[in-house]
Amino acid sequence: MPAETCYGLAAVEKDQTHSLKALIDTRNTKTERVFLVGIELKSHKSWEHRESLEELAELAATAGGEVIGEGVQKLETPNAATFIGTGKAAEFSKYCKEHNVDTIIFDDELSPAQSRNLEKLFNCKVLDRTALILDIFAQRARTREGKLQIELAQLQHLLPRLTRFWGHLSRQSGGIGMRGGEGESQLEVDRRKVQERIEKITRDLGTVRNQRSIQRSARQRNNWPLASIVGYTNAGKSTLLNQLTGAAVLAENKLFATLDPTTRRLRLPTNQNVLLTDTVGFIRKLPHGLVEAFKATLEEVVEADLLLHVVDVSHPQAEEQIQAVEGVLKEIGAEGKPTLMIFNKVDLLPGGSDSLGRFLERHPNGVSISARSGEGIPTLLAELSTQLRPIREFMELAVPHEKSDVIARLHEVGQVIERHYEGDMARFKARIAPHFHREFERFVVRELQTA
Ligand SMILES: Nc1nc2c(ncn2[C@@H]2O[C@H](COP(=O)(O)OP(=O)(O)OP(=O)(O)O)[C@@H](O)[C@H]2O)c(=O)[nH]1
Ligand SMILES: [Mg+2]
Repeated sequence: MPAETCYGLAAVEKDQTHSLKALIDTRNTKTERVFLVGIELKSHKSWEHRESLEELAELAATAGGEVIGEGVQKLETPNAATFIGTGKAAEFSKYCKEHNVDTIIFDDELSPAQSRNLEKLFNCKVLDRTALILDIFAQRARTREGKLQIELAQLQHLLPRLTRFWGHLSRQSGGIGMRGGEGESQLEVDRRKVQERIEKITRDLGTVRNQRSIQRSARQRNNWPLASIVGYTNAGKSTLLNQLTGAAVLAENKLFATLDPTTRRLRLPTNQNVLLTDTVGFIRKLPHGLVEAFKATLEEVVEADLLLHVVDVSHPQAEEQIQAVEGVLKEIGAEGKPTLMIFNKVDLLPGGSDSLGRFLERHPNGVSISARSGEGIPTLLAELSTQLRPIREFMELAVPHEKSDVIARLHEVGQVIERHYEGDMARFKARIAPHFHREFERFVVRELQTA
């Protein structure tokens, strides 16, 4: 049952600068006055809801909202019909009316029924964390694929909730949660039209992805190992890519500055080439639909030979952020990949801080750097060279004589230790780097003990 409420206006002041920036950034839509609602579940640690709500405030500001206040309710379990208790909702609603709030944002995903009931109760637009993140993504998407993906995720989130928007459409133009894709006109069409649009996007995405996979196979022909930069949003991933490769990816003190992947070649001190990809950042409670929609973009992560997990060690919740990133990696099927932990922003750590020591203790191969100043970059490059050193595996192959191109290629990329001829077959014992294995797969007779 309801036990405690607080209107965190201190957080609002802290966000003034954010709001101002957001005001400038907002694309020709009015900045909305938002009220945030979180719940404190008895089963969770007491700080969890606080931090999650602070992050929600940052997200709201990023989307162009001005946070007017926030309310928290302690609960055993969320209410099936209205998420928070109806009494509490009425109390918040009164506050919102008095303060001219036009959008309520819940920190957790609401069911379609909860959204509808809450809109009636509050008599204004009610969004959840998912819709807010989707809105930010819609503002950020630049490539055709990114835009299609985000529109698909938005429509899928919207479809079961469509009815609640009817009333708003006549009064409102744009605003948080209603941007992106085809805009408001999209929301005016009926369910069937939305479904048709979903089908069309799915088809278009198929075409775009085909083109991408053509590009990818061109890349694979180079046989360069692929390292993917992953990490919590704002950890410094793009800054690191820029620092290492001289790329010019936008790096900003904003959540989800990067959406579309960028890949650059990096030549290591050992002269080995590696492809580095920077992509979308992760966040707690990342909407499942969004993870689904971005799976294709995140293929670089799934296919990578090595993950570079960038952590902002100066962030008070660095540990929880690491866990959130690991959770998303699991969800996209990139769990258990070889990972190099990179502890970034060491320049921001106060002297004598022992948090870095604790991280390095737990991840002995981890490297501490400042992507901004360049501190620690030589150590990082050395570690990368070690981790990506081609391990040549020893195997026996049988290649028909007429496949002279295969035999030539084997001599070119492998190290042939032994060779003899048997009928129309040439037999080899050779060491071959793992990323060439696929080329010779058909001819491998057996794996030999690595000497
Ligand atoms: N002081 C300091 N700031 C850093 C460092 N690395 C990155 N930053 C800052 O942190 C902010 C976020 O950096 P980005 O590189 O955009 O972070 P990102 O991980 O790509 O973020 P998203 O794309 O939003 O997920 C920017 O303001 C950077 O200038 C660092 O080593 N030290
Ligand atoms: Mg980035």
